[in-house]
Amino acid sequence: MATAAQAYDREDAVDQDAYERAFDAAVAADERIEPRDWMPDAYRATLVRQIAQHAHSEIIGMQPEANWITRAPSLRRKAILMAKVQDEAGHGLYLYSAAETLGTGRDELLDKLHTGRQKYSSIFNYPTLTWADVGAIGWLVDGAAITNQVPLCRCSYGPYARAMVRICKEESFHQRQGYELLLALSKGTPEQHAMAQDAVDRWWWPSLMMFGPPDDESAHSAQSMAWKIKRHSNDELRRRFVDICVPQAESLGLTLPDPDLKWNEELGRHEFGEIDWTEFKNVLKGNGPCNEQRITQRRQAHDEGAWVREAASAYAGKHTETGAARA
Ligand code: FAQ
Repeated sequence: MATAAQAYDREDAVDQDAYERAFDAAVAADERIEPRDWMPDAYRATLVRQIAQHAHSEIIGMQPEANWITRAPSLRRKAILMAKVQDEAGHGLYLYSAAETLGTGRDELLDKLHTGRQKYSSIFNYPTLTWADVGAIGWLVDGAAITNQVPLCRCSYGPYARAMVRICKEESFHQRQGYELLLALSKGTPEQHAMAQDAVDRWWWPSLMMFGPPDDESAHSAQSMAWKIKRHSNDELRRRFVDICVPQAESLGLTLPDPDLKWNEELGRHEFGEIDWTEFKNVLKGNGPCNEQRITQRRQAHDEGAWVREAASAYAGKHTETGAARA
Protein backbone atom coordinates (compact mmCIF):
# COMPACT_ATOMS: atom_id res chain seq x y z
CA MET A 1 0.00 0.00 0.00
CA ALA A 2 1.27 3.46 -0.83
CA THR A 3 2.23 5.73 2.05
CA ALA A 4 0.53 9.11 2.39
CA ALA A 5 3.70 10.81 1.16
CA GLN A 6 3.82 8.62 -1.96
CA ALA A 7 0.14 9.27 -2.65
CA TYR A 8 0.73 12.98 -2.27
CA ASP A 9 3.70 12.81 -4.65
CA ARG A 10 1.56 11.02 -7.22
CA GLU A 11 -1.23 13.58 -6.97
CA ASP A 12 1.29 16.34 -7.23
CA ALA A 13 2.76 14.74 -10.35
CA VAL A 14 -0.70 14.51 -11.93
CA ASP A 15 -1.31 18.18 -11.19
CA GLN A 16 2.10 19.06 -12.51
CA ASP A 17 1.37 17.26 -15.79
CA ALA A 18 -1.95 19.05 -16.13
CA TYR A 19 -0.32 22.41 -15.48
CA GLU A 20 2.40 21.65 -17.98
CA ARG A 21 -0.15 20.65 -20.62
CA ALA A 22 -2.11 23.85 -20.01
CA PHE A 23 1.08 25.90 -20.33
CA ASP A 24 2.12 24.15 -23.56
CA ALA A 25 -1.38 24.61 -25.00
CA ALA A 26 -1.37 28.33 -24.13
CA VAL A 27 2.01 28.81 -25.82
CA ALA A 28 0.91 26.81 -28.88
CA ALA A 29 -2.28 28.92 -29.16
CA ASP A 30 -0.22 32.14 -28.96
CA GLU A 31 -1.89 33.09 -25.69
CA ARG A 32 0.00 35.15 -23.14
CA ILE A 33 1.45 33.63 -19.98
CA GLU A 34 0.73 35.95 -17.05
CA PRO A 35 2.57 36.25 -13.70
CA ARG A 36 0.08 34.15 -11.71
CA ASP A 37 -0.06 31.36 -14.30
CA TRP A 38 1.88 28.17 -13.73
CA MET A 39 5.08 28.08 -15.77
CA PRO A 40 8.06 25.70 -15.93
CA ASP A 41 10.96 26.76 -13.69
CA ALA A 42 13.27 26.87 -16.70
CA TYR A 43 10.88 29.20 -18.58
CA ARG A 44 10.86 31.54 -15.58
CA ALA A 45 14.67 31.40 -15.27
CA THR A 46 15.15 32.11 -18.98
CA LEU A 47 12.85 35.10 -18.81
CA VAL A 48 14.57 36.51 -15.73
CA ARG A 49 17.95 36.07 -17.45
CA GLN A 50 16.89 37.75 -20.70
CA ILE A 51 14.77 40.53 -19.17
CA ALA A 52 17.47 41.33 -16.58
CA GLN A 53 20.18 41.50 -19.27
CA HIS A 54 17.90 43.69 -21.31
CA ALA A 55 17.18 46.02 -18.35
CA HIS A 56 20.88 46.22 -17.49
CA SER A 57 21.66 47.09 -21.13
CA GLU A 58 19.21 49.98 -21.04
CA ILE A 59 20.72 51.57 -17.94
CA ILE A 60 24.38 50.89 -18.80
CA GLY A 61 23.52 52.12 -22.31
CA MET A 62 22.85 55.56 -20.87
CA GLN A 63 26.56 56.09 -20.23
CA PRO A 64 28.10 56.27 -23.74
CA GLU A 65 25.63 58.91 -24.91
CA ALA A 66 25.46 60.81 -21.61
CA ASN A 67 29.16 61.40 -22.22
CA TRP A 68 28.11 63.97 -24.88
CA ILE A 69 25.29 65.82 -23.09
CA THR A 70 27.56 68.62 -21.86
CA ARG A 71 29.24 68.90 -25.27
CA ALA A 72 26.21 68.75 -27.59
CA PRO A 73 26.72 71.33 -30.35
CA SER A 74 23.44 73.22 -29.82
CA LEU A 75 20.65 73.64 -27.28
CA ARG A 76 18.30 71.69 -29.58
CA ARG A 77 20.70 68.74 -29.81
CA LYS A 78 21.30 68.84 -26.05
CA ALA A 79 17.57 68.77 -25.26
CA ILE A 80 17.03 65.84 -27.66
CA LEU A 81 19.95 63.88 -26.22
CA MET A 82 18.85 64.45 -22.63
CA ALA A 83 15.35 63.23 -23.48
CA LYS A 84 16.77 60.14 -25.19
CA VAL A 85 19.03 59.21 -22.28
CA GLN A 86 16.08 59.65 -19.89
CA ASP A 87 13.98 57.38 -22.13
CA GLU A 88 16.63 54.66 -21.76
CA ALA A 89 16.37 54.95 -17.95
CA GLY A 90 12.61 54.57 -18.30
CA HIS A 91 13.06 51.43 -20.42
CA GLY A 92 15.27 49.99 -17.68
CA LEU A 93 12.52 50.65 -15.14
CA TYR A 94 9.76 48.99 -17.19
CA LEU A 95 12.00 45.98 -17.69
CA TYR A 96 13.03 45.64 -14.04
CA SER A 97 9.31 45.79 -13.20
CA ALA A 98 8.63 43.04 -15.74
CA ALA A 99 11.39 40.92 -14.15
CA GLU A 100 9.90 41.56 -10.70
CA THR A 101 6.61 39.97 -11.81
CA LEU A 102 8.61 36.72 -12.05
CA GLY A 103 9.51 36.91 -8.38
CA THR A 104 13.02 38.35 -8.60
CA GLY A 105 13.66 41.62 -6.80
CA ARG A 106 15.37 44.59 -8.37
CA ASP A 107 18.04 44.71 -5.63
CA GLU A 108 19.05 41.15 -6.44
CA LEU A 109 19.26 41.90 -10.17
CA LEU A 110 21.30 45.05 -9.66
CA ASP A 111 23.61 43.21 -7.30
CA LYS A 112 24.17 40.57 -9.99
CA LEU A 113 24.98 43.29 -12.52
CA HIS A 114 27.38 45.04 -10.16
CA THR A 115 29.21 41.82 -9.31
CA GLY A 116 29.47 40.63 -12.93
CA ARG A 117 27.03 37.70 -12.47
CA GLN A 118 24.63 39.02 -15.11
CA LYS A 119 25.45 40.45 -18.51
CA TYR A 120 24.50 43.58 -20.44
CA SER A 121 24.80 44.13 -24.18
CA SER A 122 28.31 43.96 -25.63
CA ILE A 123 27.68 47.15 -27.61
CA PHE A 124 27.91 49.44 -24.59
CA ASN A 125 31.54 48.55 -23.97
CA TYR A 126 32.71 50.71 -26.88
CA PRO A 127 33.70 54.36 -26.42
CA THR A 128 31.93 57.41 -27.86
CA LEU A 129 34.90 59.31 -29.28
CA THR A 130 33.16 62.07 -31.25
CA TRP A 131 29.79 63.79 -31.49
CA ALA A 132 29.02 61.69 -34.59
CA ASP A 133 28.99 58.61 -32.33
CA VAL A 134 25.71 59.88 -30.86
CA GLY A 135 24.25 59.73 -34.38
CA ALA A 136 25.76 56.31 -35.08
CA ILE A 137 24.34 54.93 -31.83
CA GLY A 138 20.88 56.26 -32.69
CA TRP A 139 20.94 54.98 -36.26
CA LEU A 140 22.71 51.64 -35.78
CA VAL A 141 22.38 50.66 -32.11
CA ASP A 142 18.77 51.76 -31.70
CA GLY A 143 18.11 50.40 -35.20
CA ALA A 144 19.48 46.99 -34.20
CA ALA A 145 17.56 47.18 -30.92
CA ILE A 146 14.27 47.78 -32.78
CA THR A 147 14.92 44.95 -35.25
CA ASN A 148 15.51 42.62 -32.31
CA GLN A 149 12.75 43.99 -30.09
CA VAL A 150 9.72 44.44 -32.35
CA PRO A 151 9.25 40.64 -32.40
CA LEU A 152 9.53 40.67 -28.58
CA CYS A 153 6.21 42.59 -28.53
CA ARG A 154 4.75 39.15 -29.38
CA CYS A 155 6.73 37.36 -26.67
CA SER A 156 4.70 34.70 -24.84
CA TYR A 157 5.21 36.36 -21.44
CA GLY A 158 2.62 39.14 -21.07
CA PRO A 159 4.45 41.74 -18.93
CA TYR A 160 7.59 41.59 -21.11
CA ALA A 161 5.59 41.79 -24.35
CA ARG A 162 3.59 44.79 -23.10
CA ALA A 163 6.71 46.63 -21.90
CA MET A 164 8.24 46.14 -25.34
CA VAL A 165 5.37 47.91 -27.13
CA ARG A 166 6.15 51.25 -25.53
CA ILE A 167 9.91 50.70 -25.66
CA CYS A 168 9.80 50.04 -29.39
CA LYS A 169 7.83 53.22 -30.07
CA GLU A 170 10.46 55.24 -28.25
CA GLU A 171 13.35 53.36 -29.87
CA SER A 172 11.90 54.20 -33.31
CA PHE A 173 12.08 57.86 -32.43
CA HIS A 174 15.65 57.40 -31.19
CA GLN A 175 16.64 55.71 -34.43
CA ARG A 176 15.24 58.59 -36.48
CA GLN A 177 17.06 61.21 -34.41
CA GLY A 178 20.33 59.32 -34.97
CA TYR A 179 19.68 59.12 -38.70
CA GLU A 180 18.83 62.82 -38.87
CA LEU A 181 21.96 63.75 -36.90
CA LEU A 182 24.20 61.67 -39.18
CA LEU A 183 22.50 63.11 -42.28
CA ALA A 184 23.23 66.66 -41.09
CA LEU A 185 26.89 65.74 -40.56
CA SER A 186 27.17 63.79 -43.78
CA LYS A 187 25.85 66.78 -45.76
CA GLY A 188 27.94 69.25 -43.76
CA THR A 189 31.58 70.24 -44.18
CA PRO A 190 34.12 67.64 -45.39
CA GLU A 191 35.35 67.36 -41.77
CA GLN A 192 31.82 66.67 -40.54
CA HIS A 193 31.26 64.11 -43.28
CA ALA A 194 34.54 62.37 -42.35
CA MET A 195 33.52 62.35 -38.68
CA ALA A 196 30.18 60.68 -39.56
CA GLN A 197 31.93 58.09 -41.74
CA ASP A 198 34.47 57.33 -39.01
CA ALA A 199 31.68 56.78 -36.47
CA VAL A 200 29.84 54.39 -38.81
CA ASP A 201 33.11 52.53 -39.48
CA ARG A 202 33.59 51.95 -35.75
CA TRP A 203 29.97 51.10 -34.81
CA TRP A 204 28.95 48.88 -37.74
CA TRP A 205 30.53 45.57 -36.70
CA PRO A 206 29.76 45.87 -32.96
CA SER A 207 26.11 46.59 -33.95
CA LEU A 208 25.96 43.31 -35.87
CA MET A 209 27.30 41.54 -32.76
CA MET A 210 24.37 42.85 -30.71
CA PHE A 211 22.17 40.09 -32.20
CA GLY A 212 24.22 37.49 -30.35
CA PRO A 213 26.35 34.53 -31.45
CA PRO A 214 25.68 32.73 -34.74
CA ASP A 215 22.72 30.34 -34.60
CA ASP A 216 24.87 27.21 -34.36
CA GLU A 217 26.54 28.66 -31.23
CA SER A 218 23.46 30.19 -29.62
CA ALA A 219 22.88 28.16 -26.47
CA HIS A 220 19.39 29.44 -25.72
CA SER A 221 17.75 30.16 -29.09
CA ALA A 222 16.11 26.81 -29.80
CA GLN A 223 14.38 26.56 -26.40
CA SER A 224 13.49 30.28 -26.31
CA MET A 225 11.94 30.01 -29.77
CA ALA A 226 9.99 26.87 -28.76
CA TRP A 227 8.59 28.86 -25.82
CA LYS A 228 7.90 31.82 -28.14
CA ILE A 229 10.04 34.13 -26.02
CA LYS A 230 12.20 34.72 -29.09
CA ARG A 231 10.37 34.64 -32.43
CA HIS A 232 13.40 34.65 -34.74
CA SER A 233 16.94 33.37 -34.55
CA ASN A 234 19.97 35.65 -34.00
CA ASP A 235 21.21 35.23 -37.60
CA GLU A 236 17.74 35.84 -39.07
CA LEU A 237 17.44 39.18 -37.27
CA ARG A 238 21.02 40.14 -38.09
CA ARG A 239 20.36 39.56 -41.79
CA ARG A 240 17.14 41.57 -41.60
CA PHE A 241 19.08 44.45 -40.01
CA VAL A 242 21.73 44.45 -42.75
CA ASP A 243 19.02 44.56 -45.44
CA ILE A 244 17.42 47.56 -43.70
CA CYS A 245 20.71 49.44 -43.27
CA VAL A 246 22.14 49.16 -46.78
CA PRO A 247 19.65 51.51 -48.52
CA GLN A 248 19.67 53.85 -45.50
CA ALA A 249 23.48 54.13 -45.68
CA GLU A 250 23.14 55.04 -49.37
CA SER A 251 20.62 57.79 -48.55
CA LEU A 252 22.97 59.06 -45.87
CA GLY A 253 25.83 59.21 -48.36
CA LEU A 254 27.92 56.96 -46.10
CA THR A 255 29.51 53.60 -46.76
CA LEU A 256 29.31 50.49 -44.59
CA PRO A 257 32.81 49.19 -43.80
CA ASP A 258 32.44 45.77 -45.37
CA PRO A 259 34.04 45.01 -48.77
CA ASP A 260 32.11 41.71 -48.92
CA LEU A 261 28.70 43.33 -48.62
CA LYS A 262 26.67 42.61 -51.76
CA TRP A 263 23.15 41.84 -52.89
CA ASN A 264 22.46 38.17 -53.61
CA GLU A 265 19.63 38.02 -56.14
CA GLU A 266 19.06 34.32 -55.64
CA LEU A 267 18.74 34.57 -51.84
CA GLY A 268 16.89 37.88 -52.06
CA ARG A 269 19.11 39.43 -49.38
CA HIS A 270 22.54 40.89 -48.77
CA GLU A 271 25.58 38.78 -48.12
CA PHE A 272 28.08 40.24 -45.71
CA GLY A 273 31.60 39.61 -44.41
CA GLU A 274 32.73 37.49 -41.49
CA ILE A 275 32.06 38.93 -38.03
CA ASP A 276 35.02 38.92 -35.64
CA TRP A 277 33.59 36.56 -33.03
CA THR A 278 36.86 36.58 -31.10
CA GLU A 279 36.32 40.27 -30.42
CA PHE A 280 32.72 39.55 -29.32
CA LYS A 281 33.82 36.82 -26.90
CA ASN A 282 36.52 39.06 -25.48
CA VAL A 283 34.05 41.86 -24.82
CA LEU A 284 31.71 39.37 -23.11
CA LYS A 285 34.61 38.21 -20.93
CA GLY A 286 35.03 41.77 -19.70
CA ASN A 287 37.95 42.76 -21.93
CA GLY A 288 36.24 45.32 -24.17
CA PRO A 289 37.55 48.89 -24.32
CA CYS A 290 35.11 50.22 -21.68
CA ASN A 291 33.84 47.24 -19.61
CA GLU A 292 35.63 48.31 -16.46
CA GLN A 293 34.64 51.97 -16.77
CA ARG A 294 30.96 51.11 -17.35
CA ILE A 295 30.66 48.91 -14.27
CA THR A 296 32.66 51.25 -12.06
CA GLN A 297 30.45 54.20 -13.02
CA ARG A 298 27.30 52.11 -12.52
CA ARG A 299 28.35 51.02 -9.03
CA GLN A 300 29.25 54.59 -8.16
CA ALA A 301 25.90 55.92 -9.41
CA HIS A 302 24.13 53.24 -7.37
CA ASP A 303 26.05 54.14 -4.20
CA GLU A 304 25.52 57.86 -4.70
CA GLY A 305 21.79 57.26 -5.19
CA ALA A 306 21.41 55.38 -1.88
CA TRP A 307 19.98 58.45 -0.12
CA VAL A 308 17.30 58.82 -2.82
CA ARG A 309 16.19 55.21 -2.37
CA GLU A 310 16.15 55.64 1.43
CA ALA A 311 14.17 58.88 1.20
CA ALA A 312 11.68 57.32 -1.25
CA SER A 313 11.12 54.30 1.02
CA ALA A 314 10.74 56.52 4.10
CA TYR A 315 8.21 58.66 2.20
CA ALA A 316 6.30 55.59 1.00
CA GLY A 317 6.38 54.14 4.54
CA LYS A 318 5.03 57.38 6.01
CA HIS A 319 2.15 57.42 3.54
CA THR A 320 1.33 53.76 4.16
CA GLU A 321 1.24 54.47 7.92
CA THR A 322 -1.00 57.52 7.41
CA GLY A 323 -3.29 55.51 5.15
CA ALA A 324 -3.41 52.65 7.65
CA ALA A 325 -4.17 55.06 10.52
CA ARG A 326 -7.04 56.65 8.54
CA ALA A 327 -8.58 53.30 7.60
N1 FAQ B 1 25.95 41.08 -25.53
O1 FAQ B 1 22.10 31.79 -26.62
P1 FAQ B 1 22.25 33.23 -26.94
C1 FAQ B 1 19.41 48.65 -26.51
C2 FAQ B 1 24.99 36.19 -24.43
S1 FAQ B 1 19.01 47.24 -25.62
C3 FAQ B 1 26.16 40.41 -24.37
O2 FAQ B 1 22.06 33.62 -28.36
P2 FAQ B 1 19.85 34.63 -26.09
C4 FAQ B 1 18.63 49.89 -26.25
C5 FAQ B 1 23.66 35.64 -23.98
O3 FAQ B 1 23.11 36.47 -22.99
C6 FAQ B 1 20.20 46.03 -26.13
N2 FAQ B 1 25.83 39.11 -24.22
O4 FAQ B 1 21.36 34.09 -25.94
C7 FAQ B 1 19.53 51.05 -26.20
C8 FAQ B 1 24.07 34.29 -23.49
O5 FAQ B 1 24.75 34.41 -22.24
P3 FAQ B 1 24.19 33.73 -20.87
C9 FAQ B 1 19.97 44.77 -25.44
C10 FAQ B 1 25.25 38.50 -25.27
O6 FAQ B 1 19.48 35.26 -24.82
C11 FAQ B 1 19.98 51.68 -27.34
C12 FAQ B 1 25.13 33.88 -24.49
O7 FAQ B 1 25.64 35.09 -25.03
N3 FAQ B 1 18.86 44.09 -26.04
O8 FAQ B 1 20.30 48.55 -27.27
C13 FAQ B 1 24.98 39.16 -26.47
O9 FAQ B 1 18.97 33.55 -26.63
C14 FAQ B 1 20.82 52.80 -27.26
C15 FAQ B 1 24.58 32.98 -25.58
O10 FAQ B 1 23.72 33.71 -26.48
C16 FAQ B 1 18.31 43.01 -25.47
O11 FAQ B 1 18.73 42.57 -24.41
C17 FAQ B 1 25.36 40.50 -26.58
N4 FAQ B 1 25.18 41.20 -27.70
O12 FAQ B 1 19.97 35.74 -27.24
C18 FAQ B 1 19.91 51.54 -24.95
C19 FAQ B 1 17.14 42.41 -26.19
N5 FAQ B 1 24.41 38.28 -27.31
O13 FAQ B 1 22.93 34.45 -20.52
C20 FAQ B 1 20.75 52.68 -24.87
C21 FAQ B 1 16.61 41.19 -25.51
C22 FAQ B 1 24.32 37.11 -26.64
O14 FAQ B 1 23.94 32.29 -21.16
C23 FAQ B 1 21.21 53.30 -26.04
N6 FAQ B 1 17.53 40.08 -25.57
N7 FAQ B 1 24.84 37.25 -25.43
O15 FAQ B 1 25.27 33.97 -19.85
C24 FAQ B 1 17.60 39.20 -26.61
O16 FAQ B 1 16.89 39.33 -27.59
C25 FAQ B 1 18.53 38.03 -26.47
O17 FAQ B 1 18.86 37.88 -25.11
C26 FAQ B 1 19.83 38.16 -27.33
C27 FAQ B 1 20.71 36.92 -27.04
C28 FAQ B 1 19.48 38.17 -28.80
C29 FAQ B 1 20.63 39.39 -26.96
